[in-house]
Amino acid sequence: SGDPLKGCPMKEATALRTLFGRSNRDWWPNQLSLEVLPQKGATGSPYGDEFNYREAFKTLDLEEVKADLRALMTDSQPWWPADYGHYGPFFIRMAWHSAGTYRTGDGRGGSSSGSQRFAPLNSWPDNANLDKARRLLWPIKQKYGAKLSWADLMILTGNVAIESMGGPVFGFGGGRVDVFEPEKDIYWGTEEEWLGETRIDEEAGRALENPLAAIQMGLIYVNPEGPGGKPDPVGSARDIRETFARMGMNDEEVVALTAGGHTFGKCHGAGDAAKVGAEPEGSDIAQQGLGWQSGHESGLGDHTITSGIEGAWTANPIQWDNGYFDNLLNHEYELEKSPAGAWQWHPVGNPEETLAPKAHTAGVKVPTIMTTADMAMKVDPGYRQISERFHANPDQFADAFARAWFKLCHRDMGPKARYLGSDVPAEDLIWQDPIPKADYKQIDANDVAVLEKQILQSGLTVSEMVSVAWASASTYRCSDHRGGANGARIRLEPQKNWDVNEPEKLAKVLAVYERIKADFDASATGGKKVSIADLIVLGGTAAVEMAAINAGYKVRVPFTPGRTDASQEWTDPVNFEPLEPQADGFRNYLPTRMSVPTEELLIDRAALLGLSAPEMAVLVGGLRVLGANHGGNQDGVLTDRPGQLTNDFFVNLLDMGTAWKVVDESSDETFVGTCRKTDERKWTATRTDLVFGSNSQLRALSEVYAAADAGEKFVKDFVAAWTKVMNADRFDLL
Ligand code: HEB
Repeated sequence: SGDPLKGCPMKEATALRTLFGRSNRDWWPNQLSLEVLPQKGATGSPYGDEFNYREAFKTLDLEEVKADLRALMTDSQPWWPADYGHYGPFFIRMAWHSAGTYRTGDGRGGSSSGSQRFAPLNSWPDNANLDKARRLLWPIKQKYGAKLSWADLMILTGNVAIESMGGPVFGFGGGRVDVFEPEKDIYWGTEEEWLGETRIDEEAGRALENPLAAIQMGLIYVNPEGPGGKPDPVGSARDIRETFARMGMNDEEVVALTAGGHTFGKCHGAGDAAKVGAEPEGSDIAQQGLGWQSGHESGLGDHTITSGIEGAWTANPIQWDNGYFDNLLNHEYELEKSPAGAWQWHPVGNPEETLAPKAHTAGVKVPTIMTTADMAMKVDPGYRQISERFHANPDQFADAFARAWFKLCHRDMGPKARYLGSDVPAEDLIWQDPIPKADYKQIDANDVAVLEKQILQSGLTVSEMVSVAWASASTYRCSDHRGGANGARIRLEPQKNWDVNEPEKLAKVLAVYERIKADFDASATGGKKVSIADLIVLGGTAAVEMAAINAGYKVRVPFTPGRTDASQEWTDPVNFEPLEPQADGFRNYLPTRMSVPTEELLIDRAALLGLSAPEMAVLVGGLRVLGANHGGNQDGVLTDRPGQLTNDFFVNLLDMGTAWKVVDESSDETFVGTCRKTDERKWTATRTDLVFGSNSQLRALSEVYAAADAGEKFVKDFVAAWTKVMNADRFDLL
């Protein structure tokens, strides 16, 4: 009662964050904007919408590229000379920072779009000097042009770098398509300062905000000097464990990656970091896209300042060996400050066998170091045990590193069907969510017609068929190409028990499909079988066609068979947890209110499904009248003829005869629509529904679909958008 704003929606509103956090414009107000120019095609790519990177990549001679890269490794350039005469370590860091932005929470980030070329990533403090690494690669990018994306080139370069220094490599899959503008849909956080506050603070009861996977703004993962810059290896272990878990990496993978990575190269902190100039996005036009120009002596070579930490980890920084664990485990370390004033650790007494060559001065040896994050591999009991095992078993270390590196770099590419090239490993890996190849003959068009009839006669309702098909297909996210209807993982743990999927209803519908499958498989000739995955989608197809006919429109909903059913054994429940929708505006599902406005969560899901605004609108309008709402709730079902594919949602939403107000003052989530004349209660709706009338751009779309001439267009557009979602994961057809 002491709080005058208690219960007031405005109070909550001030606590809301915006969906996508701080934008490039917030960071660099003077940044040149290209937004006034019309976008070229749907993709905005200068190669045009017709360009097919898969086909272009297939014409590439991968061995030739690798040979060029091997030669480049040791071709030191005077404008950015190679440490120890080898660019390998530098390129590994570039590749790791390209891949390392990936997070499982929403599948965004990662190496698959080449976004390290653009703000904010090109200017993150943690990516300091990687502008030079990419610039060194330009002659190779220029040589292969459209056949080799920057995204693929960066990862391939990391692989070649590891191999050329004797390190183990598991394989390479190409197929990453470059973007040509920053991805606007990625939330990197709201902090207004680079490396501002640390995001985890146990004393203040603060955990790392989802889906973020970095401890501070502008970092890939953790602060190398320790939490908040404090040289505390135990705290660093906690931060490392949390942030790497956000990328689906366990303790063994953490140790393998960190130790393997830091077997190579060095840290750069030769002098006063205040002498380093602006990051690329904020730097002078004459710098031509490079940043961090340093006024410390030559600014290059032995004078380089990057992280501010100074020194190599091992005695031979351009050779794969056991030197990291030899140093870390055979020696005591003590704290010191680098010439740039950063916390770091060095072996007590700097014994001869721990010394490394000075990177650019022949014949001189210098002490090696560990960062506070490296010390975590020694002091954390879990990491320590793994470090000791790897130290004693170099073959296990090599295998774990090669596999973890492959996972790191391919994690956001989706199923293996999307990988290209001769270096794709044959072995299936569970994090790829494998879907088996059919060992039977697929159904044909006649079978589809017969099965469709059987489904329609099975007693299932339009609502049941539509909602199960939607539940199955709409798990897809274009951020990391996971989820989707193929594999029918909706019948497996954990999806079959997700609240959003209404487990009881789902089980009932699946039992019907199982029965239809059993009958079909038993009676089909010529070794034909039908998958549950196909039946789920076919059920939705049949229901949409019937609902259109009931509304007076005869349409064909395209259906392409060929999906197969995945097994529980090849489905890691933990790995699937992040795909569980915590909200789904398409089904009016919101168990708990989030820290962003509910309508923004719809935009987020639509973005992950790869939908345009009109596609999103037409799907919401159609799904409401088809009865796809969670738990059969009536919010937004603005029709008195549910089950028919009509534009009633839009017509009734825009009807000025209806006035909307909140159901009760304590919540601005649910609204009631009453007749202006009679005050009679007509409808209820959520924020997700009403935003299609309140937001001016969405209202303009609603007007198109509510118009008297829109009935057929509405049906056609709905069918097209529906089919897009059902087929979003058909990489088997590529
Ligand atoms: Fe590292 C480097 C940190 C992980 C790989 N790194 C580095 C540095 C730092 C770090 C600080 C320095 C930079 C300069 O230049 O200055 N990391 C870190 C952390 C972490 C990591 C904190 C988490 C734990 N890494 C990692 C990984 C990898 C790596 C995972 C891979 C695998 N790094 C690396 C390399 C290098 C580095 C290779 C080197 C570079 C040169 O040499 O240039």
